[in-house]
Amino acid sequence: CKGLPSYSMSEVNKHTTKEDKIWVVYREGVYDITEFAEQHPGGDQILIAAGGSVEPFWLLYGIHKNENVFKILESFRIGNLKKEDQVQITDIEDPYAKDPIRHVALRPANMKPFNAEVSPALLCESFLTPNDLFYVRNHLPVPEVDPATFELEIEVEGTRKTVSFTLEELKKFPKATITATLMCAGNRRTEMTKVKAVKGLSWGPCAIGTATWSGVRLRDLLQKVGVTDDEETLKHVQFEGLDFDVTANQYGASIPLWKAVDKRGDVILAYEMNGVPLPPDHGYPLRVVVPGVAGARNVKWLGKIVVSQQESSSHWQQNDYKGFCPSIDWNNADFSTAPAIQEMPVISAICRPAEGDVVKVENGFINLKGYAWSGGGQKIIRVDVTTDGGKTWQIAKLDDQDAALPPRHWAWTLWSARIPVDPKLKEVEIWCKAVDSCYNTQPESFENIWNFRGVLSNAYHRVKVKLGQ
Ligand code: MTE
Ligand code: MO
Repeated sequence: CKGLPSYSMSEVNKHTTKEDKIWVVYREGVYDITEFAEQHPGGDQILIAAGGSVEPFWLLYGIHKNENVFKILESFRIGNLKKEDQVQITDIEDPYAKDPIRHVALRPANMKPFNAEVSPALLCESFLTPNDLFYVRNHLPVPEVDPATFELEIEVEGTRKTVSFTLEELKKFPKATITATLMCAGNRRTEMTKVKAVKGLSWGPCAIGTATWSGVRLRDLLQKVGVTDDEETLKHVQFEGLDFDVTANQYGASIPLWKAVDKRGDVILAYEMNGVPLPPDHGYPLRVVVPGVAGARNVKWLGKIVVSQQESSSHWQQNDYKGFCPSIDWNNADFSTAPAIQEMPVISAICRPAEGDVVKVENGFINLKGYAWSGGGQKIIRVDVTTDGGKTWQIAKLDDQDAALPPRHWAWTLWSARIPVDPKLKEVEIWCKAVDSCYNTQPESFENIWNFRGVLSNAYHRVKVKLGQ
């Protein structure tokens, strides 16, 4: 990089817009990323680093710490930062230093922010997923919230009044408990990647879990502040998390108001998960559980609710967690016209055996186990499995199901099957697909549902195993 011009930090500071060019600093390098900003996988988020150092942001979004990102950045190098303006990375505090300690069985897809899932074999062991083994999807550091001073704010647009509730006050409302499955919209993304690369964390099939959630019904709380089923003008309920990054950018999402006020919607502001206070990773002290709806809308560390005419303006509501046509990519995607993912389509997975396992054949049969779930409160009515590419199908046994009826069947179904295999074969590929109470079923392959963010990845699950005696 010798021979390149030197710039002072104050010069870099002037370049913060497309018109003035977008410059950033990394270590001793100065980069003009104006062109790259358009294709940045995180969208406009990149602009918060404009005119300054990207290091604090890369500490937050650990995904950048890889060879490829360094290479891309280096290709935009325009100069060196003057010696006197160079800051040591050690001067910047790690915002993740206070993150909780996690169970060793949670296998991280990313450390900072923390995202992890357990192995499929562990996942299908119990109908209720133990809190320690529940997948974690954080976009930011885990905030420390003091339950003694915590207050949930509720604002109803147009009333110019904000009401606050302490945790004690929230606990005075009737306590409701629901059993609901939570799933990331990116669950099983890794399989979609095999068709063509996507942008997103490489989730296996375990970014899903089931728990009992106890707390206040959002409907009760909204009624208390004067918002009921009769509301005509306000259409959305926005949730703001208490997790921030260095620029006070904060996690947020919204759901349609009808879901929040519907008697059958079962939206809970949960302070308990499986009978104990929410663990820090899952939103302590308060999170919203929106059953049947994509994980992303189930805002953790809930600090504020806004009843509004608009959806949440958060990055994760507007420019992420949306589905697109297979022929659309970053360059031609229009996030403003694509609806935000809310209720999830039907999905299933084989948890046992796992890909590559050697499976024991007993009297010509092998044993399978897995889960199936559908969004929108639909119940799983059937799971079909095949070992001959769909020439013949076997019906799995539905082992564990919640008693609730559709459209309030929020929990997954655990299933098992004992299926015949041709004893002459050394290897088989097992497929499964589920059918829900609307008779919706899964697409056969990923080719035609591929989308560049790798969400809604619900094609037949296929597992190739070796057969042993
Ligand atoms: N809420 C806040 N405040 N911050 C987040 O990063 N992640 C969302 C959602 N709520 C998130 C959040 C996403 S994308 C998912 S899939 C779920 O939380 C994951 O919940 P879990 O970590 O409890 O499994
Ligand atoms: Mo998610």
